Amino acid sequence: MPRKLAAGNWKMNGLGAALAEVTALAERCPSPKAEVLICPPATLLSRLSAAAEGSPIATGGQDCHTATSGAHTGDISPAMLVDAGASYVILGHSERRADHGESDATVAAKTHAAWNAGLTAIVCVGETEAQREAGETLGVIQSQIASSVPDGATAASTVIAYEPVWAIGTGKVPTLKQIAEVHDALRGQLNERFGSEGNEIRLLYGGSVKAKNAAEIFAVSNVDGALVGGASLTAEDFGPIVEALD
Ligand code: G2H
Repeated sequence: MPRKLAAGNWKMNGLGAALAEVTALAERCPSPKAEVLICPPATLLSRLSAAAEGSPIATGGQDCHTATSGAHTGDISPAMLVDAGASYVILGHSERRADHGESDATVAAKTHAAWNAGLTAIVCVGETEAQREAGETLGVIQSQIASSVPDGATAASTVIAYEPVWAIGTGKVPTLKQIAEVHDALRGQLNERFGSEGNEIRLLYGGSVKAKNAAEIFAVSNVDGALVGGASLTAEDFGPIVEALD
């Protein structure tokens, strides 16, 4: 497993025509040094997994339920994601925390369920602008990690994404120093809690990553890649970000 990870979060974007972007990305980056992942909307997951077969591109879901099956209208189980070709699932994204009231406990339960199905969970944490202005950033994030990431996390089962809520889709990006501060603190917390395994758990930065700022963000200490939204939707935009990890 390469240490670096370029993960695309398509959010609620993409109709069938978007599948061509995966083929184009695979052609543009035939042997990336980083692991490359695309998490499309659930409606595209099976087709995108099929389109990516034989390429270095892995696929993932954007959320999952805690149960394997049952009466949960509109939800998707971890087993269903696996059945559709996924190897990852994004959990606790701030948009789900805000839009669906997901708590740290919910995220932890979903993470357990994802692990049980063999998925790698990308657990998202991040502070709001008000929390940053109040000087609460590290406290908020470390508390989210403590409560959203269950005991037993390993590098194979878990990736952490630090996404400042105020940087998501806004074009605002923290300074490199601010990113380093958070990632160094998270690394310390993971080491303390998980021992040597904590050093191997990958830490992604997310929030307005673009081709033009990717290389400098990837050079920051304890940044192992990125969770990319808007700039992951096309091969033209995502390709240079993947290449910046080479
Ligand atoms: C943060 C990110 C992807 P964007 O949500 O998770 O989105 O790159 O559009 O800010």
